[in-house]
Amino acid sequence: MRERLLTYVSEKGTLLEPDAMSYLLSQADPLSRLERLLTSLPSTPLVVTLRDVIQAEEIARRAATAVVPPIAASFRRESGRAADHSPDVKILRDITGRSTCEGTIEDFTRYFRHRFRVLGQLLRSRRDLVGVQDIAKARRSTREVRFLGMVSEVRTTRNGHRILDVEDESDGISVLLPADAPIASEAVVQDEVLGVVGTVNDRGLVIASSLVRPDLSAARPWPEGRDHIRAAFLSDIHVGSKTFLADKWALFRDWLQDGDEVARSIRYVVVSGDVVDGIGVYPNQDQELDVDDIYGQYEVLARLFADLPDRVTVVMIPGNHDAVRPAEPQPALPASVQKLFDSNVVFAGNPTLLELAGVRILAYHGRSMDDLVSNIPGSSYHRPIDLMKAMLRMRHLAPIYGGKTPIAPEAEDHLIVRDVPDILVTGHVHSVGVDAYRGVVLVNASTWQAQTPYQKMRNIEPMPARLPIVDLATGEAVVRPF
Ligand code: D5M
Ligand code: FE
Ligand code: ZN
Repeated sequence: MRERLLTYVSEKGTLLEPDAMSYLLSQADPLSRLERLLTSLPSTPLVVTLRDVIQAEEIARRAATAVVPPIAASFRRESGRAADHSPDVKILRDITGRSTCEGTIEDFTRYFRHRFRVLGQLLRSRRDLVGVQDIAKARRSTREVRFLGMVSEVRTTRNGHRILDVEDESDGISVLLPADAPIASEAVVQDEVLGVVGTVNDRGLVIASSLVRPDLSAARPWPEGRDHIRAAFLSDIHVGSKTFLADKWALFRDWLQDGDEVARSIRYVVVSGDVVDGIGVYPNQDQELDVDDIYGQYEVLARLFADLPDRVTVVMIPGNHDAVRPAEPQPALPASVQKLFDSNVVFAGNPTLLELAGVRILAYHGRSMDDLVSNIPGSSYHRPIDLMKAMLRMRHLAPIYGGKTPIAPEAEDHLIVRDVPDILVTGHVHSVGVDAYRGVVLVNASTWQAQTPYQKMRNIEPMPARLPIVDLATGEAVVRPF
């Protein structure tokens, strides 16, 4: 076994610390443990230490057994009756019916120009960027300079300095984040648009003193004057998969139908994609399907939704397992699928900005988290909220182009967080979390699928059947497990 572990690590271009080796050898199935560990890390380390091994196992174990605090008495007491409210759903913005791109070079150029222009405008209103110059002009200055740029490359030098290549419409320049300065540890990802403050040295390199993100300004107040009706958030139902948790779903449905005052206060259900498992989404998927026909899968889902109480309106966007083009922004599911559902289901694209009873919700499946997690040091699939905060700081849902997230170069960049929502919701990582960032409520909406063999191999421990619920009167968020 020792030999097999050594061969495996050398194939992966890393080394195994002796302590880590002894620990692994003392455990059941050391090779698959090591495989899981390496695939769960954002990048392959030079040496795998005992600490890495124990930490990875600890994170996976904690995620699987995380306790959710019970719903507070005050949240219960303030419950309104959802049945007394007629539906108030507005789809404010999505790509449905508005896609124009053909993927030509001109499309790409136009797409990135639009991204740069819109995010540039947001950055120009930042006080710390007053007096921004074009890069072409800034490079000739001997004083402190401020400019905007889109990041074309991020690299680390042998001495631990980090270098960003950034471009505007006039020119490009390299920016050094000195290893000994706090900004060296700031996460920067490819294709994000940011502001740079620094001085140009005699070799034409900018030594940065700070980086400025478009970000959100100070916390905004919650929209006022509503009854305590609630929205509940689902994601990644994966109907049609053998691992869909039908028993947990039945508990959820029964609670919604006959449950307590919190259940009765739920007027809306927002679903953030991967509503079915799909067909041919990954190799050998057919072996894991219960329903191997795509319409059949949506029919089962339609029945599940038809079986929810009449007062509930469902808003649903697609994810990477659904029957629409995979490139983001994705349009709403096609008419051939929509016609299978009752009129209490509203279809929208991914992402979508929508309004429920006057509360603005930005719903996004969250595929880009696969790219963010491997580009933001210290981030993890188990903490999607951190990745969502990064999205808001960058004001972009999927900044990295050309990674795992396919992006269609539409005339406008629909993945920019242009209008600040009251709630940002994602799914995809099959985890759960609620938090807030500068007045925006953040929800990662769990999954209704148990761990799949693929996820087991990749050390992804899902947190299924947790229901985030947000009070539309106050923004207060809770999670109810089933
Ligand atoms: O994604 C389910 C989980 O699997 C989620 O945590 C992301 C992860 N996932 C999905 N595809 C990949 C790739 N290509 N690399 C790494 N991790 C991945 P779902 O969209 O439901 O299949
Ligand atoms: Fe999923
Ligand atoms: Zn997904």
